[in-house]
Amino acid sequence: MTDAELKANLDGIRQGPALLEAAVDGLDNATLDYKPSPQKWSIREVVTHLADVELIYGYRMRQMIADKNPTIAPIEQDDWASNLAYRDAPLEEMLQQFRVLRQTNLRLLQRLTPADLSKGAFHPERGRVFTLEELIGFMAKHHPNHIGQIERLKEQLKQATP
Ligand code: NI
Repeated sequence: MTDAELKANLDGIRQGPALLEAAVDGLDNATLDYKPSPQKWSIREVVTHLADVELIYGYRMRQMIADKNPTIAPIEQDDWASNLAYRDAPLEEMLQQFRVLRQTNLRLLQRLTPADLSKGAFHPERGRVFTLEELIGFMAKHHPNHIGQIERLKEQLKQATP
């Protein structure tokens, strides 16, 4: 990752909370809880997923930066959503969780040295070390994907209710 790419990724990561808050601004509960099918996530579940993944990113980057030979604990995101009752999560609290954790994660990422970027943790599902540089690339793409999903859910609900 070049310096310019790193800067672009960190800029993208920084914009996440404002973009997410704008995407859900003013939505009523019927919209937040709309599920196009039982297996699909509602907007509330997507926001809670983003808040929880930020916790995971935060823990993983701390392992990578600070620990010796760390190992990642993989998660099943659908099990987290159902077993942690994402459907009942308070939206404002989840938005705050995302914002605060992203701010503190970004503070760590902004002070990385080039040597830190190649640090990583063993990823059992990948069978290899997953680097901090790769994690940053994932973080930069993750919220835009889910904000796109939120926009599609809003559109689907509009079409389902004439
Ligand atoms: Ni995701």
